[in-house]
Amino acid sequence: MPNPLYDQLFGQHAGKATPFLYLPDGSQISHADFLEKAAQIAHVLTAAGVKAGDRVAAQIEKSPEALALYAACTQTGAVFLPLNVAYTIDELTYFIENSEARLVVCGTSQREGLLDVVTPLGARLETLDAHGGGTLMAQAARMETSYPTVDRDAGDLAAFLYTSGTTGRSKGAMLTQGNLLSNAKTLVDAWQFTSEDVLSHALPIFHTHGLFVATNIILASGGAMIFLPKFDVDQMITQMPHATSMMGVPTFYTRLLEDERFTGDLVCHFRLFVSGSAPLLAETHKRFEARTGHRILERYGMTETNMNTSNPYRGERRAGTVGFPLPGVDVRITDVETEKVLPAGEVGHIEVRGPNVFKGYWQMPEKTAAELRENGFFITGDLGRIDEDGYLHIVGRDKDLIISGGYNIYPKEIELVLDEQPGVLESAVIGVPHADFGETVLGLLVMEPGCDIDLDAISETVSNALARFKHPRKLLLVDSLPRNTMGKVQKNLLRDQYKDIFTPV
Ligand code: MCA
Ligand code: AMP
Repeated sequence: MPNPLYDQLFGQHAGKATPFLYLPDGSQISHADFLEKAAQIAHVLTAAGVKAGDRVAAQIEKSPEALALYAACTQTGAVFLPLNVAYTIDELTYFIENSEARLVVCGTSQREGLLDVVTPLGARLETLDAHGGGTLMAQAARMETSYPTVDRDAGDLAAFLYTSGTTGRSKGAMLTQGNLLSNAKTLVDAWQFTSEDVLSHALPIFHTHGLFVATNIILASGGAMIFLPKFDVDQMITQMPHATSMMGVPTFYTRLLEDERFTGDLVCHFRLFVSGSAPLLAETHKRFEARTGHRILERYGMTETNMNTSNPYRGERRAGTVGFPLPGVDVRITDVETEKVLPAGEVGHIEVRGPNVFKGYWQMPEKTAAELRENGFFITGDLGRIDEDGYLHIVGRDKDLIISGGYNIYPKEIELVLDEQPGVLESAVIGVPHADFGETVLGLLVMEPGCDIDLDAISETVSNALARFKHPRKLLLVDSLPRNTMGKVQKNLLRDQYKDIFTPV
């Protein structure tokens, strides 16, 4: 019986002793062993009452078992909801409540804090640690190593990924089996992945890039991954002789270039380097080519759409562009005011349509209707133009968003916390250039007249409420915020004023 995502990513490898994961301790996990582990976890899910369509939320460290939980969700038809390990309890509470998760899997140290959240919802809580410890695998060890795959079809939900919004409230993007599978197959073809590939995998697996791009491509093609817990330059350099390809955010590339052990000789056998999630500076592209002889292949995607465009595998990889629409994906540029389709060369909204585009936001029909047109085009919130040769250039954003080291940060979410602090009249949070993270967060505060303000206390409150990567790297007191005639804060003026604050000229 069919379950397209499970069958074509996982099931096709059943019983094969071929390598799937190479781990930093020198051990490896074959496809067959991995699938047996996944089947055992699938039995645990079923025993916990998880049924097809139920959400399984996971805030767990990257590990082979964490990946096997994704496979188990696919096999049981559950909807996998991976969460950034940096999220605080406050942030997690919203995701768990909003998604109505049936099962939550967290690290052992988070268990106590989450019990109070999960218990009133009638959900189950299991634990999984970085090295496979915890209650999930303890139960799995007692289970059968095969599981009868649950029927699903391409339109059924496979995953929820939360993406923040300009209002500060996160939205659950609903991704179907068909969204994930079509994109994985398209990318295998576009980037010519085969079972000979060994991907250096240092991305987190709670986002599209590390899970649905990197991992799904390797599963679909039958290749293997050097599965690293996180990005660490030393570990990357040690493992590179064994890899054929790598995917990363721009920070990976700038950090590698800063290390003199990263040479052309080290990667002369490489087939492909891919960058995405944030703009790759043309300068980084050029430095990388000068150092290694490889031209990084830059592509463009979103949580809601998976991958939309890519520079060509064969042909000119043009620095500062994100290439051409992938096969089956339509890209158009529309006027921000009139919404009319614009001719090549003009700047407007980037809209995309295709089998990769999500089904909508969970329980948010108005937001879905505002961003996903009836004709199937999704309004990305990115601004761009298509040049005379058909390459897409992203020139800015029509959404108030900061991308720091590949993580999206919505200023509104931070401003809502800052505005509540004693003595704060109002705040503005902006992204400013940062050599390592590309952009970083700056908080500007206006004091209530006659009040004192305790910046340390405010920083501490922010730390408890929001994940570390969202914390302003600096809080500054200012007299007032510049506003336009409509009363809207002119963040472009602030970004310009503070552009050198972390990268002095
Ligand atoms: C960690 N920190 C960060 C970030 N990451 N702060 C701001 N921005 C970040 N991205 C915090 C740490 O908690 C730490 O805080 C301090 O910054 C420095 O830590 P560091 O050792 O540098 O952290 P790291 O572990 O090296 O992390 C940097 C990183 C990581 C390797 C760039 O953030 C990363 O793997 N980013 C990839 C994100 C990603 O996968 N994005 C894809 C989203 P303290 O100093 O207090 O200790 S999917 C997507 O965007 C779409 C679909 C697409 O197109 O792909
Ligand atoms: P997310 O919502 O985390 O999936 O992030 C998607 C956003 O990341 C897009 O809307 C873009 O603003 C940005 N993005 C992804 N890839 C690129 C890229 N290659 N260049 C510039 N921005 C990118």
